Amino acid sequence: QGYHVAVVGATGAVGQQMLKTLQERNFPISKLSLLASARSAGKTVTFKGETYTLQEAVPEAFEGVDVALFSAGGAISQRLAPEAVKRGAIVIDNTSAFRMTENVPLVVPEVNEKDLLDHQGIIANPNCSTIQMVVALQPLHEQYGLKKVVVSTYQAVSGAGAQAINELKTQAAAILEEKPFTPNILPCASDEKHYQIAFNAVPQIDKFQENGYTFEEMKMINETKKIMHMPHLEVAATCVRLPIETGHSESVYVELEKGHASVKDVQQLLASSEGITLQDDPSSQIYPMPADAVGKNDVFVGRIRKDLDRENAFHLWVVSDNLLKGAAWNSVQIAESLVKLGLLN
Ligand code: A2P
Ligand code: 11C
Repeated sequence: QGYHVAVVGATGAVGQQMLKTLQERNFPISKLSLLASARSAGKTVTFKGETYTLQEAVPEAFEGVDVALFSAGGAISQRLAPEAVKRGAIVIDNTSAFRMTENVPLVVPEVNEKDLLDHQGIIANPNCSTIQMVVALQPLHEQYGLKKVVVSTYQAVSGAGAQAINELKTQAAAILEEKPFTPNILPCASDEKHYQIAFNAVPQIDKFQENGYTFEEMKMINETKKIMHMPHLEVAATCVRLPIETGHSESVYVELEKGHASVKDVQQLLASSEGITLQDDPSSQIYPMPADAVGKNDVFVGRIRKDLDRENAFHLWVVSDNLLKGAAWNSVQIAESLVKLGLLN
């Protein structure tokens, strides 16, 4: 009993976490198809003690698939997600290919699970830095209403894939050994220049857009409005890459519409909200950090402070494992929601 599940990009940084999460959650799987590029075809992967052979991701590989989790880059999703849907699969796409497309639900189950009811075959999984932020914002929005959000991120290299993790490690080793090195992946593999990431902070994630914001910053802005159904919410973002392997952190400033919330009110609200763990006790130096969040599904919130000048404004520190809640766990959670809502045959 179970579903025929396909994982596209099964060898990648996110794909590997998808397999781990499917296993940990004991998702009901009757058949598993592991797809990647032709380079990986024929290699084997172990899942629940069984050996699976990787196949090349081609349209025919989706015959009989019930649900396909895609994380092999936007171009692969553009090309193959419609092929999977044509063959009867529901696609949960972790790339930015369809996120802003009308009629494609962009879902974080804690926030807008019901949007799944309107799906037409493809469901988009939001950007990692957006997901962890909206999980923290939604309870505040429901209780007090949101007026304005200003976020600065401190993002890990695993967001840019397995090659970026490798670049951080080899570069750090080269610098410590005083050996020469040539950056060639970060900040953005497809952009012209590449910069040192080890022992550095790089204020560019993805490519610059005409308005001076990067694509990552615009994803945080546009996706937040779509997920929260708040087209007029004021959102600004600055996204920065740091030499951290996994775990994105965010400094979030929020202005609330109504109420006179105290720090304690906000702490209690967030502590009791689904998917959030509160870690907020300055007197004992308790606050979230990426090194503690790695391997966990929750979003961790701390450093909750009232703004010193503006009524109804707060500062929060939000941390999560970008490969899990930011990608693999949110995708598997969507698959679980599809089962729960009776949307998966
Ligand atoms: P492969 O390992 O065969 O190259 P990451 O985000 O960690 O860089 O991972 C990218 C994922 O996308 C990998 O699983 C990679 O597979 C997969 N991928 C890359 N190019 C293709 C392609 N042309 N067709 C299918 N999968 C691809
Ligand atoms: C990063 N947020 O940290 C990016 C990775 O749109 O799914 C996720 C890219 C995306 O580099």
